Amino acid sequence: MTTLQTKSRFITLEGGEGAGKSTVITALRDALETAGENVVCTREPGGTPLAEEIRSLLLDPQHEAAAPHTELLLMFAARAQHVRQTILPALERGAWVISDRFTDSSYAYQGGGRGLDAALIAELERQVVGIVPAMTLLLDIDVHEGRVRTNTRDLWPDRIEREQEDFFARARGVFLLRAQAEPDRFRVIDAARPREQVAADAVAHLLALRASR
Ligand code: T5A
Repeated sequence: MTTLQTKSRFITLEGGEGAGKSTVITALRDALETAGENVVCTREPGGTPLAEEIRSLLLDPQHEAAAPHTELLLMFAARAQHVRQTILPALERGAWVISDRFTDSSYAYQGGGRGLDAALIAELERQVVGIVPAMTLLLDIDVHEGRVRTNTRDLWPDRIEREQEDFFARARGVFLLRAQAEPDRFRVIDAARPREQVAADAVAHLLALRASR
C-alpha cells in the first residue's frame, strides 16, 4: 500500500487520557445499531489476538523501558495486523468500524510526546496502514483534568500513563494541530462537559455523516 485511501464507514476516536472515549463508543454503537447498521467496535493498540499481545508488551510497566522507535514500530506492527485482519474485512462486509484510537495517536504520542519525526510516521502510515478514517472525533480535554479522571479509577497505571503531564501536553498539541490541518475529517468535541453532552455531540456528528452519504 503506498497511497492513503479514505474509508467511508470507518470512524476513529482520539483524545488524551481520560477524555471519555470508551463512554462515547457505546453511544455511537447504539446509535448505528438503532439505525439498522452492523457495527464493529475495536481499539488500538489491539483489535486482534496478535495485536492485543503487542498491546501487552507496549503497556505493561514490568518490561524494560521501550526506546521511542521500538514503541513506534510496535504500534505500527499492531496496526498492520489490525487493519488487515479486523478493519478491512469488516468494511468489506458492509459494517461500520469504530476504533478507539488509530494512526493520529502515533503522531500525537510518538511524534509529539516522544519527539519522533512526523515524516517517518507519515511514511509508515503510507506503507503499512494505507487507510484513513472518514471521520475522527477528537475528544479534547485539559491534560490535568483528564488525568484526574483516570487516577480515580482503581487500575494500575500502564507504562504510557506513567508519563509526566508535559508529555501529554505535547500529544494534545499535535492532536489539535492535526484537527486544524484536516477540518473535513476531524470534529473536535469539548470533553470536559458531562458524559451525556459529549456523547450527544459525537452521535450527532456520526448521524450527520451517515445522512450525507
Ligand atoms: N498509544 C496508542 C500511543 O502511544 N500510540 C498509538 O499509536 C496508540 C494507538 C492506550 C495507550 O496507548 C497510547 C495511548 C494510550 O496511552 P488505553 O488504556 O487504551 O491505552 O488508554 P486510553 O485510550 O487513553 O484510555 P482511557 O481509558 O485512559 O481513556 P478514555 O477511554 O478516553 O476514557 P474512559 O471512557 O475510560 O473514561 C475515563 C474515566 O473518566 C470517566 C469514566 O467514567 C472513567 O472513569 N469519564 C468522565 N467523567 C466525567 N465526565 C465525563 N464526561 C466523563 N467521561 C468519562
